[in-house]
Amino acid sequence: MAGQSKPDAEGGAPVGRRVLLGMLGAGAAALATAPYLQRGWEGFLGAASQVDSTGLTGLLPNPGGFRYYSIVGSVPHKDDTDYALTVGGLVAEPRTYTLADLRAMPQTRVVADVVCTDGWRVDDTPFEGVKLADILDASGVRSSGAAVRFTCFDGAYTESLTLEQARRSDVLVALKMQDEPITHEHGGPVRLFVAPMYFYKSAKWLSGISVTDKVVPGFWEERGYAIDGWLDGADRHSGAA
Ligand SMILES: Nc1nc2c(c(=O)[nH]1)N[C@H]1C(S)=C(S)[C@@H](COP(=O)(O)O)O[C@H]1N2
Ligand SMILES: [Mo]
Repeated sequence: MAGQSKPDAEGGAPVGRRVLLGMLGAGAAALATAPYLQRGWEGFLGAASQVDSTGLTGLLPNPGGFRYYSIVGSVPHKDDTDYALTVGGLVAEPRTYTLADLRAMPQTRVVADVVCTDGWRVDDTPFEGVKLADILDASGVRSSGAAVRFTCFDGAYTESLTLEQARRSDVLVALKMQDEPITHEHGGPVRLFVAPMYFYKSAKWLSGISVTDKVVPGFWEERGYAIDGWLDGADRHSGAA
């Protein structure tokens, strides 16, 4: 949004993923003896994030360009057997979706730049899944509904969108990233992808969608990040016309 300051770590966000760097050092040292190399760099980063509950694992570089964030130390793995997405709040028909239910709905592929406020980005990343708008429509949003609150099966992260933002066709309940099922480390089996906003809006390990009468600020938003996380002009894909 014009005039709105970029919610970056230097400026707006008071909670330092960087402040506690020393703790990451300790966590990484503890991991050095563990056999994570077998699982590759991604596995290592995922494992490191289990130790590093501060989210500082995000500061570790990765050849694919992504960094890995979790605000909690341990996140249960979910798959076809136990994944569930509940839709409730100010809707006519609360529903629960299994992975099979979500796969059976029309799928949309969005290719967009992933931009974290910490200064890394991965351009032209494909995500695929169900439009959030379709899921909202399937439950019938009540006239008192104005916003959407997202919860996660990590038990801690939350996010929000206004209903207008949530109904955009480039906002997905994503099942695939880079044309593969979303890995656990990236928030699989289901994460949100909010293409026009900074990546903190894209909640990983999505488990709940609740329609509310006003925006309830999410985890980082309670800690200084902008509630409207629109990508700044400078961070929009420079190659795009
Ligand atoms: N559940 C959950 N979702 C989350 C986060 C998190 O810590 N927990 N971090 C956010 C931030 S700040 C970013 S940049 C992206 C990182 O996604 P990635 O780990 O797949 O790179 O997830 C976002 N969604
Ligand atoms: Mo981020």
